[in-house]
Amino acid sequence: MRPSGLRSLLPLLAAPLLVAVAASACPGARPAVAPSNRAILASAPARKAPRPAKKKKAHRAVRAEAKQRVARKARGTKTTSPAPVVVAVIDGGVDVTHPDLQGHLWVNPAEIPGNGVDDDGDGIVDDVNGANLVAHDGNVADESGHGTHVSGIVASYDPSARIMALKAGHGEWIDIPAATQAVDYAVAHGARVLNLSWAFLSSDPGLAQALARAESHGVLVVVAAGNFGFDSSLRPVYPASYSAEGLVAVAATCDGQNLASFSNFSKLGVTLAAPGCDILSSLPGAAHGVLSGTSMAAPAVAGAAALLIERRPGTDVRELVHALLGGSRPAPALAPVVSTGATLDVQGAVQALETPDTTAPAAFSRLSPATSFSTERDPSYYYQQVRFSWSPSADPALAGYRVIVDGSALAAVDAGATSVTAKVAPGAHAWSVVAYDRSGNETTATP
Ligand SMILES: [Ca+2]
Ligand SMILES: [Ca+2]
Ligand SMILES: [Ca+2]
Repeated sequence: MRPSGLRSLLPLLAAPLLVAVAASACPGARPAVAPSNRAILASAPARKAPRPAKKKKAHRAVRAEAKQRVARKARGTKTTSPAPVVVAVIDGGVDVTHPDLQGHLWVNPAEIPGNGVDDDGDGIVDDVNGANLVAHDGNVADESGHGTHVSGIVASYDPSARIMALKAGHGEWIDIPAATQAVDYAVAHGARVLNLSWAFLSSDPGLAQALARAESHGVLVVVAAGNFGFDSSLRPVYPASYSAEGLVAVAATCDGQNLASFSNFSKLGVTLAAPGCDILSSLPGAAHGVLSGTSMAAPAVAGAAALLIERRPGTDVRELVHALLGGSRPAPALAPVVSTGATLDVQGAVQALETPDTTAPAAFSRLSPATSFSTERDPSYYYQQVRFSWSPSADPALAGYRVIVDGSALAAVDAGATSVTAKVAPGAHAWSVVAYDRSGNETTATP
């Protein structure tokens, strides 16, 4: 880390935790940029912290109760009672004493609490409900409230889930090396779902490798798209922009139909949207409050994923993602901004788990340019604009097309489009186009 980077961060750290995120939540505001080994928690400040007005509170409580009803209903026809699904919340800490979270926390079965001994030999003394990967101890206290809020959301979507509290930062900042260790800790201790409600702007190979290890162990990784408000296809945001079959990046909506103004988006890299505005949940000190952000949208998906795993414990990550995406609810305004063009639908996901869409989109063809084509250096601009076009495919759940150039996805467009113009570096190239449905079934165009 460059010292100047550290200095530029200090005002943010010194100010109330709201500064870094308030900037990211204001449309048009310049996002706060974290030093390379830190990430910003992806929530906006509470509108009225810590306690909403009575009338509002009643309204939110009704909404929270409705959400729990959805969860209960989704769980309704379950015939077996499988082991609870462990959801690791890798965040700034969790208030494990919060009344809302009692009975919803993971308990390390091999660790005797408070005896000053590392009973399970994982290198951390008294890691009972999770661990602090910054201090390497069992103290997961939450200074900012962010992780406690996120945890409450997971529990509201799946009251049976067990939350593993993994502290990987302080206040509004996540320490990437600590978060990387937290990923491995979660996998080693049996988490099936990870929730990462934070974002940063430069890739970290160590974290990417840890997430790949998690995926190879069948763990689903749910991440916030980020609150910078821009298109992540033009400027990647991590970990959301890591592409992996077991990684779901979540944008936020305020109304279930439209992208929230603060939410990052990408037809190429952000998977689906979920509610992320004025979400009532738990805050430290037995309090409650509303927060907004893609931080609040991710745990909705993580909780829904836990529900699905409970219904079918043997489900693998591919089937899980297939169900979450396939059951999502399309909205026209979301079509160009998230790959599914849809928002989380818990009951839809449960249905899609039972009866998955396994039919790939209909065969279709590339029109132009030719399969192999070459570009020259644009005299005024290094890249050349190339218009790729194809005949339409068809599928009842067609979600879009991805243009692949030289083996990498270059652009994505919604289901109504049959062309896209994208910049290509000078040289010889080969391209293809893939039609995909909401579940992720794909068909590659024939020449
Ligand atoms: Ca231990
Ligand atoms: Ca112990
Ligand atoms: Ca289909």
